[in-house]
Amino acid sequence: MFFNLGDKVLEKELQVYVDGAFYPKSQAKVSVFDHGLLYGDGVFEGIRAYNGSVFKLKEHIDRLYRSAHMIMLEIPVSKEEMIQTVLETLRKNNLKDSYIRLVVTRGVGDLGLNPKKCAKPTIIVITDTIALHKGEAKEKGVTAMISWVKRDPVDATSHEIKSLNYLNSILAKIEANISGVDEAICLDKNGFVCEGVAENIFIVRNGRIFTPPSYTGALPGITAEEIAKLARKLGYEAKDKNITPYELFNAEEVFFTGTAAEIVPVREINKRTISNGKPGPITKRLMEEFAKLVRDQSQGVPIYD
Ligand code: PXG
Repeated sequence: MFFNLGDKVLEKELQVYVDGAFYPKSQAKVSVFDHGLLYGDGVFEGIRAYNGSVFKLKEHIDRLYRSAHMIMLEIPVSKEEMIQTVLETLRKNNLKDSYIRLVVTRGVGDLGLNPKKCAKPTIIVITDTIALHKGEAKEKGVTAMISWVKRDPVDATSHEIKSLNYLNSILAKIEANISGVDEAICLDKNGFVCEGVAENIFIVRNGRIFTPPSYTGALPGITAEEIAKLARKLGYEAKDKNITPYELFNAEEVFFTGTAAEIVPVREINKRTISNGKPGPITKRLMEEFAKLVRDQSQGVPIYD
């Protein structure tokens, strides 16, 4: 946002919510003793607002509280208060389209990892913009590789919890970076396809749509759920199924879904071209319909009355 003062244009800093107060971006800070930083002990959500409405805000807040419940982190405000804080932060920044990062850490403790020492969780709301995949990626599709990094199993630090521990995904992303491909795909410990680093994955096989079940350790994606619902509404069959690497390489279509990514077609995996190397008809149809859905005000919570 810019303020025009004569011939001087000053950028107004983004306001960030930290524990009950707003700070300009350059001054929004947490303690170096915060266990979110020291141990990755905390949970988060990545949410998007489209055209003045926060898409699936209630669903994201519910998932945040489920993640917190799993790690026994008691969020000191109600879900309704959390929703209001998100909306207030967006209003403070005059935003209609935004990427929202909601973070709740274990809070400030000492140098031991024991969460008992942390008296009060830290709550942070950042409202900004995000562009993970450029328009070209959406039109042409991205390249990907199956990484050697296996998704953590459900009896470990599973990605079912949207926690501040993203090293599993970061390791896979590093492999993609150094291999010169756009994205990484993680398998579960049994060798079935699990998910991307911050996206769920779908394949089309014999005209039917499949995504891995949650017991592979994938995050139960809010976008993925909406896409499956949308697909069924359009008359496609959409089901959870264990997907082998063979089925992935030989799929008619492959695409990623996520809050940041929305829907991104995959055109090549480990140098194998997916079908004819172009985004398939079902992927394209879902992209069109999803673009309408996110702008449907009834699918979200309005920021401004
Ligand atoms: N799997 C994982 C591991 C994720 O982190 C998804 C799937 C897709 O879930 P949703 O509910 O968004 O459809 C995610 C989402 C970021 C960022 O800043 C990460 C996510 C979402 C938004 C932003 O890196 N991860």
